[in-house]
Formats: sequence, structure tokens, C-alpha cells
Amino acid sequence: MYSDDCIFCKIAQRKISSDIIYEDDQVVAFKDIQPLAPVHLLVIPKNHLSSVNEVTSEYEGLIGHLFGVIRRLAQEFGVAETGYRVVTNTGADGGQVVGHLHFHLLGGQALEAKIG
Ligand code: DGP
Repeated sequence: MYSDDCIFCKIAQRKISSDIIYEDDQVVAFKDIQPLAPVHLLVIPKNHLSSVNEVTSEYEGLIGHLFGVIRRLAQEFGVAETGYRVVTNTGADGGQVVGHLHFHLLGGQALEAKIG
């Protein structure tokens, strides 16, 4: 389930401290250490998947569950009505730095309407 050299696996196991704001048996959410918006959360599956490239059909339930967590966190952090952005960087050209599947939840301000 966990990968030895993965920083987000260590966060999920609480081996590295972080501001964890939600946890269940499948998912962990914590505040991004370098926030790009007033609300900047990272939502990850506990199971180590490197990126979207590993999200095969066997993980459909997990991803559906994870988006339910994102929806509830957006409500909890007060951005559900004003709007927010969910971003998943994949691979080098996608700007992925941490090789553990993660979803950025960004909000709390009007975000630039730009991709890339
Ligand atoms: P990405 O470029 O999509 O791989 O974004 C990785 C994000 O992870 C980046 O916004 C900074 C954040 N991050 C990296 N290391 C840590 C950490 O140790 N703790 C926390 N809370 N966030 C981290």
C-alpha cells in the first residue's frame, strides 16, 4: 500500500508531520506546504499510485470516494459556492513534483482562468 521513499506515503502514515485535516481508511487530506491560494489542500489516496497513469478501472471506487471527500472539504472550507479548482499534475510536462497521486483543491480567491 505504501512506498518507502514517498513523502506523501510518509505523511499518510504520520511519519512526517503535516497539517492533516481529513483522514479515513482510503484517503488523507492535508494543507499544501506552499499554498498558492487562501485554500490549498492536497487530497491523496493512501494507496501509493504514482499518478493518473496508474488509475485503472480497479480504482474507480477509490476515485469516486476521493471526489466525495473533495466535495465535502470544499463545503467545509467555504469555497463550494464561490468556486474552486481541482488540479492533478501528471508527469514532468504536467508539472508533477511529488510522485504520489494527489489532487490540489484551490480556492478562496478568483483564480486566473488559464490552463498551462
Ligand atoms: P505537484 O507539483 O502537483 O507534484 O505538487 C506537489 C505539491 O506538494 C506542492 O504544491 C507542494 C506540496 N508539498 C511538497 N512536499 C510537501 C510536504 O512535505 N508537505 C506538504 N504539506 N506539502 C508538500
